[in-house]
Parts: sequence; C-alpha cells; structure tokens
Amino acid sequence: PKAVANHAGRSFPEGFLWGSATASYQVEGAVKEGGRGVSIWDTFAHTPGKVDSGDTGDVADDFYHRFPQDIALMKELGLKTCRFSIAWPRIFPNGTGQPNQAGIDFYRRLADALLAAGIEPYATLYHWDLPQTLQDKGGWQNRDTAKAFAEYAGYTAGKLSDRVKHFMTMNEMRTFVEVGYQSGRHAPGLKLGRKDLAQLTHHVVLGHGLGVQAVRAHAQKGTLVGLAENVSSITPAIEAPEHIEAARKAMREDNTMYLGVILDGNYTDHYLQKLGADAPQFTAEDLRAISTPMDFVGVNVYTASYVRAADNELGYAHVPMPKSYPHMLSPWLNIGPEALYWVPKLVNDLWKPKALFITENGASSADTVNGDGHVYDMDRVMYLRNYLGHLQRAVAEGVPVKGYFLWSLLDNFEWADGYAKRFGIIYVDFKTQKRTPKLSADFYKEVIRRNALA
Ligand code: PNW
Repeated sequence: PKAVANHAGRSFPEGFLWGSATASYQVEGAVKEGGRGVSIWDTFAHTPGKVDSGDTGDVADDFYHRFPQDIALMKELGLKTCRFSIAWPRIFPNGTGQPNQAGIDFYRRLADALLAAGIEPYATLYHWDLPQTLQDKGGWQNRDTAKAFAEYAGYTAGKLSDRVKHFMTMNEMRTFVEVGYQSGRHAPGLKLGRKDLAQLTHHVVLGHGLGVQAVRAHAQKGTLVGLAENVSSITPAIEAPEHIEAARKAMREDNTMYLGVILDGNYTDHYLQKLGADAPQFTAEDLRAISTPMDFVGVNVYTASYVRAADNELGYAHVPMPKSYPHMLSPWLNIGPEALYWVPKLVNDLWKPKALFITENGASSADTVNGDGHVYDMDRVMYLRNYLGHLQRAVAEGVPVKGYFLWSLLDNFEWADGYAKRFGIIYVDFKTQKRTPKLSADFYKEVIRRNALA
C-alpha cells in the first residue's frame, strides 16, 4: 500500500546509501579460528579488571559463523550497504611477514554473501585490533607500525578489491589514541604523557596516509579510499552568525591532530605552539604522505560539542554541559541531533571533500525484551528520528553526504563496557545468540523503504 504520511520535503536523494556498521572484534568471536593471531584487545579483555563484568570478545555475536543469517536480516531491513571491519591479525597473525590465506578467504566469503544479497560492502582496515606482536614492539609509539599498517592495507585491498570497492583506512583515530593511550580505558591501556602522545598521534596519521597510498597502489582501478573519524562534533550552541563563525574556527582547531592535518596538510600553528618542546618530530615528506588526497571522508557522529563565540585568543569556547543534560545509556552520549547537520556542513565548508559519509551514528539503550517478545527501544527511535531530521536538512541544502551507516546492526561487545551497553537495532541474547529486531529496526526499515523520514 502507498504510505499515507505526507513526507514531501523530508526525503533523501535517490540512491542514498542506507547502511549499518560493525567492527571485527565487537562481533566476530572465533578468536582462535582460521589462523587468527592475537590482538591487543584479546590481551586487554583477558586482563582482570579491564572490561566490565570480565566480558571478552571471544564469542561476541559469533558473526564469524553466523554472518549468512545476519546478512539475511540486513536484507530484510532493506540495507543498501554494510560497513564491517577487517581484523588485521586474521590477515597477518604476527602483524607483518607471512599472510594468512584463511583470513582473506573469510572476508571474501563475507563480501560475496553481501553482494549476493544486493548489499554493497564497505571495509574498514583498522578498527582497533592491533596485532599483539606489534604492540610488543611499541605499537603506535613505534614509527614502524605506520609502515606495517600500510603493508597490511595494501595487501588486503589488493586481495579484496575485486569485490570490495570502498575501503576506510582507520576508524576513529582520536578515540583509540585518547582512550587507549591517554586515559588507558581501552587497549593497550597506557597512560602516556603529552610528548609521547603527540608523537604517537603523528605515527597514526602517517599510517593512515601511507595506507591510502598503499590501497591505491595495490587495489583495482576505481577502488575508493577514505577513513572514518571521530571528528570533534562541533555544533554552534545557537544558530547565529557569531556562533557559526566560532564553530568554523573550532572545527579546524579541535581536529588538527587527526582529520585536520590529513585535510590541511599541516598542524595548526596554535597546536604546535601550545605543545612547544612536546610537539611531534616530523618532516615535510610526512605531511605530504599524511595529506594524500582521499576519495571520501567519513565522520562518526554520536553527540554534539556545543561551542559559542568567545572573546579569547581562539575566538570560541566549548559550552560546559549541565548535569541535567539528557543522554542515552552511555553517560558520554549526550543527545545533540543538530550535530548531524553541522558536522557534515562544517567539514564540507572547510575542506570540500569529494564525498562525505556518516560512517557511524547510533545510541545505547537499556533494552529489555517485553513480555510479548518485542524490544520497544523508543528512546533509540526518538534519537534516530531527531538526528536523521538534521541530516536530511544537510542533504537538502546540498552537502554531499552520500550515505549513512547506523551503529550498530547488532548488540555487540562495547569495548570496556562489555555487553551491558547495547547499541544494536537487533537485540542479541548473548546466551543463545538469538536475534530479535527491535522497534528501531522497524523504524529504520520504514525510513529506508520511503527514502524519507518516518
Ligand atoms: C565508537 N565518545 O566509539 C566506535 O567506533 C565503536 O566501535 C563503538 O562501539 C561506538 O562508537 C559506540 O561507542 C566511540 O566518547 C567511543 O565520544 C567513545 C566516543 C565516541 C565514539
């Protein structure tokens, strides 16, 4: 039947890519199968006290074995695309050296199954599961890790580009650097000082740039490469010229260590001056590699960082958030729907990328199975409906956002929070592995079917 609702003016462009996102360690399980090596997340999760309730990714969603059924669920939702990540230790169990054919074969089967279901595969090369052998040699503190990443990225893209046409080098450099190496809440659980951290971050963005070059060198012609970054989600507190101008300045300054240096080809003067003697060592050649042009930019947007105009050296300030500000189940996940308008808009205004994707957006909820067997995650529906409304505005104004990947398809291993923080639109019973689509899955299916807000 024809939809009764009038959604004129609320639709997305034809061909808009609706997708879902997951990551290898969060869903695959099968950590000892198929010749996979050990990653820093295996080590970390098995260290007592690091992950809530002692949870690990040993089994997770058992996606390694259950992907055919999960792809059937994706097809049922009408997904056009699926973003997954490749576990580096499945391809190079020791980080470098001898590749593992069984690892390549697994991702070939996965990509083939997606394509057979009419779903376009988008692959992230690094979603935080660094081979443990590389961490033993210093991990990202060691500049050689950037070269090892490029070798892995080139090799893998070369083997998969007959099927996978879009690669993202890294997922959320900011998060794995700041949470893994500064606060120590994530693997490898280090608490580095300012100087070490700045140098490590430089190696990470260098790894990204060398990775882009390696994918281009080894993949079939026409393969597109970008990244998926946890950009600082700058949003003007009030939509007025002075605050919008403040947001523009903040977008460049706050992202200079990650997306900024990649797109500008230089760190900002303010950043280098602030660090002084702690600034990273780098060459002009490094900056050229880091800023190798990409085919698309992916931004992960969960929350909003509200800024206002301020009479200070930078011209902006972050608005402190009151305790009463509403958030989802994860305490950090403040609800800021306008971020899905302002982040792609400001990124586009500042850097004019060829294409943009929302590579993640989603929410944690205290989901429970109702007596009737359904999961009524009305808060997630509210969250998604509001965020998508703002994305629709961006697209309608001509910001070149080509697709949206909802985090996440399935409840999964939420890093240091273990299995307690659920982000899926499909509920997973971790005892039985039973999947139950939530109310938000019905909502998303309707959005996709209409290609418009629902
Ligand atoms: C992302 N923050 O992490 C990751 O890419 C996913 O692997 C993760 O499961 C998902 O978002 C949900 O957390 C983030 O504090 C972690 O702003 C923390 C933040 C943002 C993203």
